[in-house]
Amino acid sequence: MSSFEDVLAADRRIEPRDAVPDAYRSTMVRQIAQHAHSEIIGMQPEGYWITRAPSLRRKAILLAKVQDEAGHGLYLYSAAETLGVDRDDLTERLIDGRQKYSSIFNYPTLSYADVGVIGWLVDGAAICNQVPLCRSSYGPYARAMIRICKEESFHQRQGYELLLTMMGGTAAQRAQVQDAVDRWWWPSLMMFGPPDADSPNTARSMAWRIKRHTNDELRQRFVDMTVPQAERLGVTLPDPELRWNPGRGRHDFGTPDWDELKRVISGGGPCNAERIERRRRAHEDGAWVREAALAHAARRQEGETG
Ligand code: BYC
Repeated sequence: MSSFEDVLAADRRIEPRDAVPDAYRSTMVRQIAQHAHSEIIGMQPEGYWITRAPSLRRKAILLAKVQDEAGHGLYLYSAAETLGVDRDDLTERLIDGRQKYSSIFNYPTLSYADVGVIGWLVDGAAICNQVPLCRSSYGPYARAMIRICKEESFHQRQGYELLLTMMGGTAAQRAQVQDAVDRWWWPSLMMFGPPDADSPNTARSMAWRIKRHTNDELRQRFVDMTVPQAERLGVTLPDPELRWNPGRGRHDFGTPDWDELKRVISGGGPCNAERIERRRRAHEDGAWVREAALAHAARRQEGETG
C-alpha cells in the first residue's frame, strides 16, 4: 500500500479511505467547506436580479447560472463529507461564523451591469483559481472541480456577452458597465487571497499539492488574462498603475487594499450580516423539506426491510 507521501510524490490522488495526516484532512475540510459556502452564499447577489431581469432570455440565463451554483455547492458538500464531516454541521459553522466564505459576495449588486461584471470578473477569477484545482491532490475535490470549471466557463461567457451588449447600447448603459467595473475590480483581485508573504496556508498547501500555484501567481495570471478583454469591451480598469512591463512580460498593477480584505473576511464588509441572515432564514425555512426527505427515506427503508 502506498503511503501518503508516496502518493503525493507520484502526483497521484488521495482517496477517501487513504490514511492522511490530521492537518491534511482539516485543511481539505476548511478549503472545500469554504468553497461550498461561497457557491451557496454566491447565489444571493445575483439571485436578487432573477425577478428583475430585463428580458425572458436574460432571466433564463441567470436562472440557469444561479441553479448551477446551487449544484456546485452540493457537489462540494458531498466532497467534504468524504472526509468524515457532516453537511448540516458545516452549514451550522457557516451560519454561526466559524467558517468563512469568499469575501467577494459581501459587496452589493446595484444594477444589472453587476450581473455581467460578476460573470466576467468574478467567474473569470474563479476559473483562474479553480482550473489548477482540477489537479488538486484530493481526488473527490479534484473531480468535482472538473464539472464546476466547465460550468464556470459558461458563466464567464454569459457575463462577457451581456457586457458586450450593454457596451453597444446607450451612453447610460456604457456608464453603468464602467461603474460596475470600478466597484468590482479590486474585490475580484482580493478573491485570490492575501499576498503570498501574508498567506499562512500557501506553503503547506503547495507541498501537499492541494494548491498548484500561489495566490500572487494566480492574481497575476488573472490580470494578464483580463486586460485584453477590458480593451475589447471598451472599459477602463480602475488602476492607474496598471501597465504592460515588457521586461517581465507581464502587467504591473497596483496593490489592493489588504486592510479592506481583512475587514471583509472578518465580518465587516458591506453585506456580511445580510448574507448570513438570509442564509440562516433559508436554512430554517427548509427544515420541513429535510424532515420530509428523512421520513420518506426511513419509510422506504422500512418497506424494503419489513
Ligand atoms: N475570502 O493562507 P490563505 C465562485 C482566508 S465561489 C475569504 O491564503 P488558502 C462563485 C483563508 O481561507 C469561489 N476568506 O488561505 C460562486 C484563510 O482562512 P483561515 C470560491 C479568504 O486557503 C457563485 C485565510 O484567509 N472559491 O467562484 O491557502 C457565483 C488566509 O489565507 C479569502 C474558492 O473557495 C477570501 N478572498 O488560500 C459566482 C476556491 N482569501 O486559515 C462565483 C478554493 C483567503 O483563517 N479556495 N481567505 O481559515 C482556494 O483556492 C483558497 O482557499 C484561497 C485561499 C486561494 C481562497
